[in-house]
Amino acid sequence: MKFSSSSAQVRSSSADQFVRPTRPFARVSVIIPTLNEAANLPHVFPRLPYDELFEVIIVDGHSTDDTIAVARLLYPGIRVVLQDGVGKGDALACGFCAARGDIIVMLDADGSTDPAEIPDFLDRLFDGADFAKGSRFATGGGSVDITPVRRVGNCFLNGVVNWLYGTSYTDLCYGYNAFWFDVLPKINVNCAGFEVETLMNVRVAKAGLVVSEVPSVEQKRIFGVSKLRPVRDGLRVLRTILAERFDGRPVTNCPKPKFREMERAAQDSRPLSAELST
Ligand SMILES: Nc1nc2c(ncn2[C@@H]2O[C@H](COP(=O)(O)OP(=O)(O)OP(=O)(O)O)[C@@H](O)[C@H]2O)c(=O)[nH]1
Ligand SMILES: [Mg+2]
Repeated sequence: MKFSSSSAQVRSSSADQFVRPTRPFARVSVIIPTLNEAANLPHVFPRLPYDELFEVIIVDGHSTDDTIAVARLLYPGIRVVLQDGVGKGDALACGFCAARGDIIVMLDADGSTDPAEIPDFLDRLFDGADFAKGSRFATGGGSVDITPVRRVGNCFLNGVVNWLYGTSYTDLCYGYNAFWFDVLPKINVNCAGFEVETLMNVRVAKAGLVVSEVPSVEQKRIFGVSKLRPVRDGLRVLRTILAERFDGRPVTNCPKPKFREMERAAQDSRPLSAELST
């Protein structure tokens, strides 16, 4: 686990004055939205590359299982944020507000996105990208989870985005991305649901940011059920694509989401990897 060094500390609280640190000094925040994922977390946390990370934050959406307790057991140093609102988009917005890192990585808690791929995303950011965008359909990527209906829907919506925004994305609705802290004001997430990845991708395009697609292999959700409803959420995605393209409102000045952070459970913030090796 990486700790901040005051001499190497080049981050300013303002994104305007932010200077991107070099790799040894960059602080990486991992944001994981969780809703009843207790059974999946033991398959996710051991795969986090703790040596590269500054903090891990779960943003919980009122789970009724032991998600928070399990997360704390697996990694006592975890930060736990409770969203006031509902939806994955709202959860990510809360996590982005709470993050203190220079780089933010977002991934899912259900075992479908592999935390061991995080270094691939970081490589792209240190090679000059503003936004490292996971893709299941770039060469080297794949999915054993996506259903035929979702594949067709994603392909169609992806095509609409490429046509309307002049992008060459290969995957639109995938929850695995990483980006520099100073990108946050340009994406300014202010949506509730599963349209969040689309909103981010189109705002990144509108801001003219440098995007690098990272091939990623999506595994099956291990336990539990998906919260995504393809038709309802597909329509929300389409509405987002059109609204962002034809509504000239700036993305700044969006209200901040409401959340609160729980106290740390333990003084011991050693990473799981250290605990396993002692
Ligand atoms: N905090 C919070 N997390 C959520 C919410 N809805 C979904 N999530 C989390 O967001 C991630 C993605 O949700 P999934 O239900 O797996 O959606 P999906 O990956 O599109 O669907 P599957 O591929 O079928 O699993 C998971 O980690 C969920 O626990 C919510 O309302 N609040
Ligand atoms: Mg999933």
